[in-house]
Amino acid sequence: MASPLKGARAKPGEPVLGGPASVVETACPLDCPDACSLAVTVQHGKIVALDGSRGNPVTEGFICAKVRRFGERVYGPDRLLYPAVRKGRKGEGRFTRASWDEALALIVSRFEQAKARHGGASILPYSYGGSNGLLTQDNLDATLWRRLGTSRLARTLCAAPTGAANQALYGKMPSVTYQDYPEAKLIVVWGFNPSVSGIHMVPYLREAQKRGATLIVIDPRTTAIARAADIHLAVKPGTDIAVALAIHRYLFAGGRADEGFLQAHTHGADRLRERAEPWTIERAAEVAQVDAAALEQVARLYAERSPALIRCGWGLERNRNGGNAAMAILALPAVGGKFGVRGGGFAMSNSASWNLTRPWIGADEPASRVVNMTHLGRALTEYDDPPVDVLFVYNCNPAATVPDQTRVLRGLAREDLFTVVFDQVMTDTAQYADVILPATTFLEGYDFAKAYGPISMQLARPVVDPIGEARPNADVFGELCARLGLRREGDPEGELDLLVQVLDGLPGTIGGDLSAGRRPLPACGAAPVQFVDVFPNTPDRKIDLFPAALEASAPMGLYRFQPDPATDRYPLALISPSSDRTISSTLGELPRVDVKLTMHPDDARVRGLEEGDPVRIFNDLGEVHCPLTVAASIRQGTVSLPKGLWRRSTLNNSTGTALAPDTLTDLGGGACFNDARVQVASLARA
Ligand SMILES: Nc1nc2c(c(=O)[nH]1)N[C@H]1C(S)=C(S)[C@@H](COP(=O)(O)OP(=O)(O)OC[C@H]3O[C@@H](n4cnc5c(=O)[nH]c(N)nc54)[C@H](O)[C@@H]3O)O[C@H]1N2
Ligand SMILES: Nc1nc2c(c(=O)[nH]1)N[C@H]1C(S)=C(S)[C@@H](COP(=O)(O)OP(=O)(O)OC[C@H]3O[C@@H](n4cnc5c(=O)[nH]c(N)nc54)[C@H](O)[C@@H]3O)O[C@H]1N2
Ligand SMILES: [Mo]
Repeated sequence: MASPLKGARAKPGEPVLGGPASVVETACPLDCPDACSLAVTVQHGKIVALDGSRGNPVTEGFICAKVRRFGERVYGPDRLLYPAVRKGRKGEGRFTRASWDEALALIVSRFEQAKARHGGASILPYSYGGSNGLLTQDNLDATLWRRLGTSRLARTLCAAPTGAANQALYGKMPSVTYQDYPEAKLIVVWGFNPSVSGIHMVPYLREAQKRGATLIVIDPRTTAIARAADIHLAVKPGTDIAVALAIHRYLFAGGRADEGFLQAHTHGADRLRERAEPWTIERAAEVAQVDAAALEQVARLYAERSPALIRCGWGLERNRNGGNAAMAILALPAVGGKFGVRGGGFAMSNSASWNLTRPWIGADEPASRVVNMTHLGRALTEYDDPPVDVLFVYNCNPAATVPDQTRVLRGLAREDLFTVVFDQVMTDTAQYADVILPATTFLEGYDFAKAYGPISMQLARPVVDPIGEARPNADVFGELCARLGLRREGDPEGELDLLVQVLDGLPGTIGGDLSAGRRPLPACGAAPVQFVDVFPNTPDRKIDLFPAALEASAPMGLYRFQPDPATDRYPLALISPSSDRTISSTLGELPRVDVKLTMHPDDARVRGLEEGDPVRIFNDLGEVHCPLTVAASIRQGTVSLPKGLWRRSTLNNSTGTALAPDTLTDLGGGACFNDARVQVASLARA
């Protein structure tokens, strides 16, 4: 079907096809820190334009180019319109239309069979970031899986190492929000790419610079924000721990540590100081391959300036040292004495600001097996106690987004595996399904859009009717509960009922405010000052700089550096950051132009490669074929492919995740996408 949005240049409220148009206010719940308020123009029951609204003052009426095109997904040729069951071989992508009743009956019978044969743990529910709202995950789905006693999923694809560090140090204390950035005199944007991953931060950074703030960016690539920075440290991927420990050492050894603050508000500073001791500026600069004088200047500026803010991103966590890097970075404001002033401290995910307890789940977690989602390939091909007999995928596209793609696909291709994929579009994962269920998008149902950069919560409401036979998650999981005899008195009946229960179950007056159309805030407020308005959510409200549990669980202990996994055969570090085309793999079905491997001119020259050459990127795990672009915006020794590619985006149906090992980060059991080490060669000469 041709997209009604293509070529449409309408501003919201401006009819494009003739006839009356109405504008519906809603909000974007996709996995992005910003959570924009939206104005969607609807005409003849169809979305004709999508733009920002002023409902959310932080997102200021402008939105990203991706969500502006979301209508192309809603009405696009990849949209799933009705349930279907497999008719070809596994992965062939041939399906026959089924009714909801047939599809759900089949799923229920396979759940019951698996449970009788190998127990509930042989069923693996698999979900992640596709839908970040309160109504689309962790409600009736959780109720169903808990009561059924399925395997539990450790959600580790993203934010597991930074989350573990933040939890251990600060109990996930809320952090500095965009509004307060202009108060800072020094801002370090560390492993974060706001021009793509959270665009509404950029004007606040500009305002801070206008008011005289110094901007430091730490990133292997010269991103747009790195170009605007006063100092850019183009570190080698995976070496942030060394850089951060060198700054700690500079503070401690130079008498610049805030001993009074450390005494009053922290534990374990001496142990941290010990571990930082070997990291002279020179040694860290050598390991990170940056200029020692520039690193020293960063340490000096951090010691001298206040308010000083560190924005810790996710780019630095996706490697073997990611957890300890996040620990060392997040510990800096404690040692430097940077808390207690507006604009000072750290900024990271604010997703824990609302103190949600999710009473609406209505079931306790069973003590069943935990499967780390990063190990999906292994789970499907190796686990036997019990094996995974049934896989139920929703809010996630693991064939495209999980490490070791080759093994994941081999697992999904198992003829004896029963796979359900519940999604909006025919994803790479859905191609491998036994049963496909069509899901609504956030423009066809309710949800709660919870920002995690700024602190805000908004209600997303239906803009158009569900497309085809698509149904919201709550309806489907509620019906599965009922069909399996797992419904309990008082359970919500479908989406609207769940909406009411969630509004009732939100802490304080948040639910009431939302239903009255007000903008609620959590107890910590919209822009809390750390150590004035908010304190660590640790038992004694102190910062634990050397948590014993993490020291015991990290492979080499806390604040230790694990060397680069490069070999002579695979010398290049492949990173796969966010692009401005997709949110993870969401919207990856739309045609795109940026699917190229970016390589530094020196690395291209020694390989005899030139701009536009088709190349093979390979290691022992897999191989990806795509065109090359040569640019000095990436550091030498590092290459980059966008994250979120669909298999069809490359020349050989294989994406960056095929080259990523399924090894786990030092803390938090997270995915090490950026530990992929590869070689690159011309495809023509292969
Ligand atoms: N447009 C868009 N926005 C998104 C997303 C998206 O896919 N597209 N995804 C959303 C999600 S799920 C997330 S988690 C966030 C991610 O948001 P970000 O924190 O921006 O995460 P990345 O894009 O992975 O990496 C950020 C930067 O880190 C750099 N980097 C890579 N390795 C290292 C390293 O070892 N050290 C340092 N210092 N830097 C490194 C990369 O070059 C990149 O510029 O964005 C969210 N917003
Ligand atoms: N190579 C590489 N890969 C990466 C990363 C990387 O750095 N490098 N980073 C990773 C990161 S940061 C993340 S967060 C993960 C994300 O990986 P995923 O969790 O797989 O997220 P998406 O790719 O966005 O896929 C989400 C799917 O959920 C579907 N969906 C959305 N809303 C709903 C709903 O309401 N109901 C149902 N049933 N389905 C819905 C969407 O259509 C989409 O297909 O990817 C990771 N993948
Ligand atoms: Mo993510």
